[in-house]
Amino acid sequence: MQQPSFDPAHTAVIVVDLQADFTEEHSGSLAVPGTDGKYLEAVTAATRDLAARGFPLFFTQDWHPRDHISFYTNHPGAAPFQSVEIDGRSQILWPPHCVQETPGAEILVPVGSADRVVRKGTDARFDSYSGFADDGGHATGLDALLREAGIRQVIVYGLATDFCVRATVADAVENGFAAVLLPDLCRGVAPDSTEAALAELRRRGVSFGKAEDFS
Ligand code: VGL
Ligand code: ZN
Repeated sequence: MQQPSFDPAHTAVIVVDLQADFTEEHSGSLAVPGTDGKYLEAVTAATRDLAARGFPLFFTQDWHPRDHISFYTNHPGAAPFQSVEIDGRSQILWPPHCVQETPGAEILVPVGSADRVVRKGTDARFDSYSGFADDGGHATGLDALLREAGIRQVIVYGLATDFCVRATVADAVENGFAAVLLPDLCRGVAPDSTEAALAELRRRGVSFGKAEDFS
C-alpha cells in the first residue's frame, strides 16, 4: 500500500551500519545472526527501490579507531560481551569491529554519489550506537544534514536491531522526526533484546512497515 504521507521531498532513508564486520556473509568479527547473502540481497534491493522512488539515502557507518573503548582487547583481562562500568556509563565490551580503513568497516550496500555517509564511534573515548550522537553527547552531524535537506520523516533499517538501529530510531524520534522502522530488513544480536527494542520503539511512537509500502 502506498503511504501518501511519505513524500520523498521530506522523507529520508537511513541505512544503519550495513557493514562487513556485522555480517555472517562476510565472516564478520561481530556477525549478527541472520545476516546471510539473502538478507544482503533483500536490503540491497529495497535500498535501490527506495532510491528509485526518490527518497534520499543516508548511511551510518561504525568507524572506530584501533584503541576504541568498546573493544574488549583494549581492557586487560576483559572478555568479549562483558558489560563494564566506565565513568558511570555501562559499556558492553565487543570484539574489535569496524576499524577505520579496514575491509570489515566497508558498507555492503552500494553507496551512490548523492548519498550521505555519517560516521560514528570515531572518538576512542566514547561508543556511539546512535547515528545522531555518541555517549559523550557529541553530534555526528546527521541531524544537521537531515534538517538541511528538509527531512521530517525517516525510514530506518539495518544492523543491529537491539543496538544501533534501536538507538538511532529512538534519537530520530527524540529529535522530532517521524520514524518508520522496517523490521524485515533488520537483524538483532539476541532475540530477547531485539524483542525489547521493538517494543520500546513502538511505545515511543515509531511505526513499523515494509519496503513495499513505499513503492
Ligand atoms: C553495533 C555493537 C557495537 C551496531 C555497533 O551497529 O548495532 N553494535 N557497535
Ligand atoms: Zn561499534
